[in-house]
Amino acid sequence: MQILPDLMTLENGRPVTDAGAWKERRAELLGLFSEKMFGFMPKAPEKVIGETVEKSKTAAGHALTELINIRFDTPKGEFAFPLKFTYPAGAESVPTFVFINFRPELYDSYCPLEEIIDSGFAVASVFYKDITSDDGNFDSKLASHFPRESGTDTGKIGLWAYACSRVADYLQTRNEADSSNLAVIGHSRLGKTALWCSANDSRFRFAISNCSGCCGAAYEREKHGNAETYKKIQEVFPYWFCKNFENIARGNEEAPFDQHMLLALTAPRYLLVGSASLDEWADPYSEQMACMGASPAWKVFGLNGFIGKETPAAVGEDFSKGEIHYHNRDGEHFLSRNNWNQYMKFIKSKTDSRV
Ligand code: GTR
Repeated sequence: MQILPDLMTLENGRPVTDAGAWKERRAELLGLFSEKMFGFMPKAPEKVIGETVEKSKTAAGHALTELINIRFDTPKGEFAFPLKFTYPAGAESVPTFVFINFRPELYDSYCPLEEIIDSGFAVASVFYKDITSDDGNFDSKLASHFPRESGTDTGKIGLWAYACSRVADYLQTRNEADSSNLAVIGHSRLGKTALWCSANDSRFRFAISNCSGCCGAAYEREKHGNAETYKKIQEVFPYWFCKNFENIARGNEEAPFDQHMLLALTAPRYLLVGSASLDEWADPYSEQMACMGASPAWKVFGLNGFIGKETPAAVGEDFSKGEIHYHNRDGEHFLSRNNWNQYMKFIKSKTDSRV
């Protein structure tokens, strides 16, 4: 393992030994990831409006789905996007997933809707391309409101994360959703998005990174096998990040952070990291180690963070005793039922009297 930048030392050299100092360190780290990786998150709008356009029964009649038009102002005028909000019929204040999805469909290979509903959760699902396209185009949708011009303007991951926060804004107005038990969840590039969203928005009590890998939960300075690196990711997907990230990815500047610091930005809330045993590109063991490396941020709150072993998790093994849940699902890069079940079990253990 290469030497990592120190999570628990302030830029002025002072060690972080209590929650007050962590607040300062957190602000420094959020600033560094904003400036040099994802770009600064645009300011939240003053008001978010949701208009229900359609309402229908789903999940064997156990649930209602509303198609909602979410609207808000930006400095360049109004932006609107569709949200699909599905909740158990008669739900009052249930834990809710804000799910940033690859596809618009509700019954999706990455979203076992019926099981989620029948487990007592609601799902507020956003199709990521309704926010902005997954390419270098900054001329349409939300990207045209926040174009990527300066080195620190947000990339696409930041825009998807921004939309998840607007969903959280809206959910505060819905009795069906328990706004004190919101979880932001995404897979892969959208797992990176979930982590970045939670780093910026502490209203999410749970942040769920599924196979997020490079620039997500996996260390950059500790790679195994054919894992993706900053260099490789930036060459193919420069637009996910701010322009400044190029300096780091190309080796012209040393990163003042590593990914355990991104994970730590969720402390002292709950962090759930799921890997897949065959997902070499995302690097499961590196994700597990980064969970361990992030844990000191929980410890200053008298908590534990990750409680688990230092050697690689066995296939199928999970660690759920601390505030950081980690599991190594059997199989490939995917957001599976098994993953959802792990996440729901962990969340239920924290919200049990409400579910
Ligand atoms: C890959 C990319 C990964 C991951 C993945 C995905 O091609 O290199 O970082 O984000 O896409 O989002 O499916």
